[in-house]
Amino acid sequence: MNGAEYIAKILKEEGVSWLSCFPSNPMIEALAKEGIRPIAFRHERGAVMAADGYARVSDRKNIGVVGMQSQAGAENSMGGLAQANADNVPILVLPGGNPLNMLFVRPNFSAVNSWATVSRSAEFITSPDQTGNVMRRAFHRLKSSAPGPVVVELPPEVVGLDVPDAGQNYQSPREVIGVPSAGDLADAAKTLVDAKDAMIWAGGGVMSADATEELRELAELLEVPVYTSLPGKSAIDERHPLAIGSGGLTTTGPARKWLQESDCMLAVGTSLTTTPYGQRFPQEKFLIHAVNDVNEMNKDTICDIGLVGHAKYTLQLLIDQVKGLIGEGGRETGAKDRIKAEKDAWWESWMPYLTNDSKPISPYRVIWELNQNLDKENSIVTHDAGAPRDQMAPFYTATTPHSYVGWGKTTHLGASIPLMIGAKKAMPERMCVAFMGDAAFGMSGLDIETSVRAELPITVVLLNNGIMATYPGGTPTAREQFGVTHMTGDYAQIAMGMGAEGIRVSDAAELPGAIQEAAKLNKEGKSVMLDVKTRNEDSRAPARFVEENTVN
Ligand SMILES: Cc1ncc(C[n+]2csc(CCOP(=O)(O)OP(=O)(O)O)c2C)c(N)n1
Ligand SMILES: [Mg+2]
Repeated sequence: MNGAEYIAKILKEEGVSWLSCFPSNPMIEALAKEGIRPIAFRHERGAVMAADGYARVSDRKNIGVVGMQSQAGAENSMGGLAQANADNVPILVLPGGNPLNMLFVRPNFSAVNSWATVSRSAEFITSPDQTGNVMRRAFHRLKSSAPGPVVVELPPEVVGLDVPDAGQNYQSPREVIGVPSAGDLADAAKTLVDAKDAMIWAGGGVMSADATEELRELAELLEVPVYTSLPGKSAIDERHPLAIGSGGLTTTGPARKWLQESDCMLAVGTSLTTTPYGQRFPQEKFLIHAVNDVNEMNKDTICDIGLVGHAKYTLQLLIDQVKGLIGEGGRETGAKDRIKAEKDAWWESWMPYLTNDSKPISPYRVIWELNQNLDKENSIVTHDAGAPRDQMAPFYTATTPHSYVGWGKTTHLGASIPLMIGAKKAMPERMCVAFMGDAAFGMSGLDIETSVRAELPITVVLLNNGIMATYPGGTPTAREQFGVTHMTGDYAQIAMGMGAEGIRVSDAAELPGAIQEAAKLNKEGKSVMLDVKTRNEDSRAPARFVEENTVN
């Protein structure tokens, strides 16, 4: 058995059921022989992002695996790795390697070297007898350590050689679970109970630790509001009376109020990384930071009490401590009433934008209609970079865990399509919706064909405004004189040319029917492009509700 065949057996033992890829890579054939399906994307970055989408909604029960060739294939993959690394998504990345004698010779691309800043770990297999050891380290990291891309580069002459019997020593590593100390938990519980106006910030780690029930229980016990980061969106049902919404660059009015004013915050399952696509809060707030990696603490935010450990078990222990202080039945703080008043006022101020019936259509109206017409518990929705992200984050109402996939630190334009193809692979019964702009389409639009070919039907809701809405600033001359942020396209037509159904929507009144038709077509196995003629509308505040820039 050669190295690639041995790795294929290991992946099978670990429950890997598909390989996201772009040829060539030694694992494609080796896995196919094991009955594991390779799905080729139209670009390596998309292949990585699909593995990411699959892993994100699989909560560390399954990991995404992706392979590409050395040099060009590896060079093309960087954006996908960067995104998964920034959002701490566990994927196994298996680039075909350079031959060992080329590894450190200029100008050959070394994935291990070049990906050091966009992965949790990166190594190449140095000799066949190390295959089992390398793979055990990789799966230990994927299961138990701080999540992120784990890279194993496959030099061709190493994985092409027979693995000696003594080297076939792979033993599936068991998940290791850590919890914070009893003293720190007691301090954290007392601080939360004694605070004047505490809140919880929940990140994506709450979902990947399967801790959404514990999050809700603790919030209800303490009666404190829950905010979610972009990756954490859908960790709590946003219709819950204690949910104050989610945010990246933009957020809800109630979220902003508590982020600004509350005196104490429990941040759980979140890196609290400073990013333009994450909200910030005053340094004076007392911060209890619960996360599974000590290195995420005290990065750019001062941590007052650190709780290192698995989010589910940390929250369970915290719940026990809080019950010890205030009793099994919890307490009343009046937070629910205050949240309701804030939420009602905020929604009311935005209703004119959300129900606007202008032509071209307002993107807020598209979100409103998605809110009304999707079967949310059976859907997964994601945004793309640009105005679509900033418009969706506050206004799309997420319900059950993973009914929304929030993502992004640098936010790679075009990630939404491959993310949803990967999510569909993990949850085939759900309707998977990518909400993107027309510039985003250029980065990954051809993967609509991948979704058709791989029988992973998705719906793309494309805001066709002919422009990059969030780029009026910085480039006024280039924009006005040379149209640098303008573009055109008949995206329904392009999608039809790739085997999907294309539906054009130019009137807001057509939206409900079009969304329902897309759901029906997805159920029948067809991918759908809703090409929605929208107006150029910036996302950041009603004051920037710019009709004069509309180019359609
Ligand atoms: C790979 C990559 N390059 C550049 C950007 C910067 N960027 C963010 S949004 C955006 C334009 C988005 O335009 P579009 O998709 O049409 O959406 P709109 O804002 O017009 O609704 C750009 C260039 C990015 N996020 N990712
Ligand atoms: Mg646009």
